[in-house]
Amino acid sequence: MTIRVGVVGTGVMGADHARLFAREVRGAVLGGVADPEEERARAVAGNASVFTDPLQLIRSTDVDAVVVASPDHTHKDTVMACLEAGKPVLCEKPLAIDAAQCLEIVRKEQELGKKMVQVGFMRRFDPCYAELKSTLATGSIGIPRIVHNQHRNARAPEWFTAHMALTNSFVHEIDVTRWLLGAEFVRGHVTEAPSAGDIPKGDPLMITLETDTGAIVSTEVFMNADYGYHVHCEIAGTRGTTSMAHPALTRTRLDRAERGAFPENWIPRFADAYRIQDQSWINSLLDGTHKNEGATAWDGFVATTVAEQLVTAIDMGAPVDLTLPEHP
Ligand code: ISE
Repeated sequence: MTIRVGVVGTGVMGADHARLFAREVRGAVLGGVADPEEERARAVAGNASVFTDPLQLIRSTDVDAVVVASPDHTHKDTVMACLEAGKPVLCEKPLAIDAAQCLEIVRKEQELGKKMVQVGFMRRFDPCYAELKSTLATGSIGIPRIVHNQHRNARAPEWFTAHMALTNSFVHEIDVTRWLLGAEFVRGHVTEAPSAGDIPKGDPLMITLETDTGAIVSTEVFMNADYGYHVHCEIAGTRGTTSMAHPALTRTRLDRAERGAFPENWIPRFADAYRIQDQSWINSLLDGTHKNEGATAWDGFVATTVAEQLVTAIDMGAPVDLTLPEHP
């Protein structure tokens, strides 16, 4: 059996998913692509059908399952339409633009009585994060007491708002750290870098969280770090530490210096993670379980509600207790 995947949105992420399903993922083909900009859709479609209306793609008989990679504010309606049509959906993060919308998706999926939604928190499939998790699972470094994350982008896009550093970028650390530690966050504090000369305040942010397992999680989110894209994680336990190596696979020694390159953005850094995630999603549809390491709709909700509560922490300038409703 082959799963015919439809991709909604053919910007940078959608084009990458379309390429993966057309060429790299076993057991899948690209069934169709949808984008209001038809030319952009045609450029990635190959032989697949092209739609300008995502609803037509979702209802098309050429499409068995859907990837949502359109702008964040469209996610909720598009995911809901997939659920109405009974089609499994892999939605790019965030699941929706606010926690209330995420919860609507969680409830709708529950009404259907089957796991249909996976959220594209691809770091769970990154070989580097996977190795950190398996090291923790051996117990060799003892009980994790502190996690240090660095999340640096070379440059924030023009349309990036201050709060998006939490709701669009930091959601990755919220998800991957919950997954690594098997913990929930109970308290959080955000410090904004003050302004300096022409540089406005708020970039970088330093976020400190406490978990219900008694660990501290510190994260620097720096959206305009200039030198390149760089994600790093170190976990210190009661007996030892484990951390990511330099992201470059090679080093060049030249002119009495050693260099290891940083990519421009997250796509090269997480290329393996996206491929493994998309393959794993297809495998879970082919074996009928719909289950894998990927984030569920509930995980998508948790990431967004924690980010939202931290936005409040910025506005209040004080630490906040982080709460979750009962898992429906
Ligand atoms: C972007 O949407 C991503 O998902 C990247 O992984 C993240 O590093 C970046 O900050 C986000 O804007």
